[in-house]
Amino acid sequence: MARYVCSVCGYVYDEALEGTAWCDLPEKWLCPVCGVDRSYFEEQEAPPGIDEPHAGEGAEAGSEPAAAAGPKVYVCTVCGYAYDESQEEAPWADLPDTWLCPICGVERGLFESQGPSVPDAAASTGTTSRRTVSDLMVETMVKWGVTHVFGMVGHSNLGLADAVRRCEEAGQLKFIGIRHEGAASFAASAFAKLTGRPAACLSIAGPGATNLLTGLWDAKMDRAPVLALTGQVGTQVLGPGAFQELDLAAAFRPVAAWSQTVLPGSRHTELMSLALKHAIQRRDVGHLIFPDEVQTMAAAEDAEPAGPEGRLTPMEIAPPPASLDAAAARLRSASRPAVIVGHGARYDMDAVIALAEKFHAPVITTFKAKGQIPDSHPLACGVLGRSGTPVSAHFMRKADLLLVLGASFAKHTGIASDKPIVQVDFDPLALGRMQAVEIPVLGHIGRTVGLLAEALGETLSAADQRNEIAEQVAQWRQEKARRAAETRGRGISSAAVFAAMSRLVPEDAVIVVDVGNNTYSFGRYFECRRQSVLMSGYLGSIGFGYPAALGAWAGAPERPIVAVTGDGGFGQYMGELTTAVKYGMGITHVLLNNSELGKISKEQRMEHLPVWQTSLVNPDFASYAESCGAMGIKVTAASQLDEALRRALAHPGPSLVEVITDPELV
Ligand SMILES: Cc1ncc(C[n+]2csc(CCOP(=O)(O)OP(=O)(O)O)c2C)c(N)n1
Ligand SMILES: [Mg+2]
Repeated sequence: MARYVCSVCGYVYDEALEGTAWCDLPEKWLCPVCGVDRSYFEEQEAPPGIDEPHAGEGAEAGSEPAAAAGPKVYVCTVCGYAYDESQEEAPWADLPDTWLCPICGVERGLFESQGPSVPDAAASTGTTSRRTVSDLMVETMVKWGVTHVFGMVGHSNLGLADAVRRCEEAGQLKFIGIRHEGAASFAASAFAKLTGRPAACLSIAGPGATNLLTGLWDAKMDRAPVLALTGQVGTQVLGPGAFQELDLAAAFRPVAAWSQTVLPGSRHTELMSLALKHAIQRRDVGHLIFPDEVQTMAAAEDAEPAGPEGRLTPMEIAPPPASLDAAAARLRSASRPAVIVGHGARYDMDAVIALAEKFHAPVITTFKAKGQIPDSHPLACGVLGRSGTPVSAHFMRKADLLLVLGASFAKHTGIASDKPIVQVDFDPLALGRMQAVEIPVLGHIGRTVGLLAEALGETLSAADQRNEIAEQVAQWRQEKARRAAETRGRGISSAAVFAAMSRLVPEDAVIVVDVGNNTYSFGRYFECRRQSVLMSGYLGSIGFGYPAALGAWAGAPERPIVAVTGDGGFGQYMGELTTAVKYGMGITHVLLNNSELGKISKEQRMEHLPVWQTSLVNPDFASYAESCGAMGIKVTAASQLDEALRRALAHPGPSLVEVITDPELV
């Protein structure tokens, strides 16, 4: 088989592809491109691995001189799949006759040549590095301390995902493939809430990216550092409205503190560095958009991944001296101060408790700060507000000064607005937001509280409130025991569930909760020892609990992880139980099944509305867990709770304890 090249236009007649031998062509045959006769053609030996277009592609083929016969792209006329010789191991001509389109299964004859391969960045910039733009950026991400990526691999992020794979294989990163991208962003948010370190979530363009949004809003509103990495359609088709194309920069603008599209000529390490700098120092969302073809472009040969050295500042800022003096003077003269701690104080609790101990003042937590002081501490009063205890309400009411540390004044938080307040926060916008405070103090909580303790000296006017706290707590424990024993024959009371959990959940556990009456009851009844509690605080999204447990497991694999949800909340992310099974995550899930959106029924009743559309048709959750490969236990009587929890907590993989609860006994 020979090839004959037109010496005028370069068109190649390849006997192997045409099926008719050159000598059998009729005398009057003319070059299909430039129209010259056969005498202008010269025989050419086909170079190994190079093929020429099929007949019928004359115009395109003819436009290429034979000498420029480099790698080409062959496109399936049925599904559009492109076989790019420059990316594949075998040239088109060497593919066996039995070769079929890997997408739609048609044979080679239905492919057309689309011309030469588009040179990649290495070729166009004259560099030869084999490290891709994605490699460079993912390696930069690792240097900035990202250890976990939650996400779903798909068409428009394959190049980026492949770079993640390479880092994972090098032991620098762990990828957790979830079943819904909403779980990826919730998991990343929970990881960040627990560790203070950023995690990443990864999606394709279009629907994968929009699925990330809820979890990203959760991270933003609770000030957790998260990096969102979204694929995008190729730049060539960006704009006119390609499949799965949507304006990701616009869609993510409100949620991301910083968002950029990665382009071939971008400063790639700088983009990744800035996304993470915004995430870490603003405790917010950084976002990068990766158009398809940019992901696999070669990075510049001399490019090196960048790290955070010299790019981050310590945040332990002391308050202005005047604010500190005013706060100290006010605290010194208080006779019944109460300390209210929020989630913002979670890393500074040793200093906060030391200050409260100076006054023997009650320590009340917001719901989001639950567990930041052990309930066994002589100054601990439990949670404030809707999911709170009568103890905390009592001491707030009686206080003559509130010292509010890293908390907000949202209605759900429940901080009294008619009390004099000294407020400390690292964010000037959080100070006096929603209501005026007497003394706003801008500063890092731990640092400020330490300085306050020094400034106060020993001359305090405060009464010792410890005995009163002990009395109030004892009364509340009696009431909790009464509620735990309550029954109407229609399910177990929530107080009994959380009494059992208080007895059995290990003290180093991370407890992730959802939203709903189950969660309010947890706030009210569960007694924390050293456990950490994670929730969707400001966004208050049902569905958070289970995917967040995946993130908590990744953030603290050595700690027991317990998820608490209702049947409504878990219904949104039930599929993620298979993720927990896949990765062998030791997550104990306590599911309060009351067969309804219990909190909503209650709200409808409170608004004097008929209870409407809140009943739920549920699967048998314990059997569902078993069918996923997890342990499933159903509990229908309070007497079974301890044994069920013990077994579930001892199980090395994921377990689900389905507790049939009474929607009224919350
Ligand atoms: C994403 C989202 N959708 C809806 C709501 C409103 N909502 C709050 S609690 C709740 C019901 C939760 O039901 P379930 O998980 O069964 O908890 P229960 O109140 O019964 O304990 C709903 C629908 C929400 N907070 N978040
Ligand atoms: Mg329910």
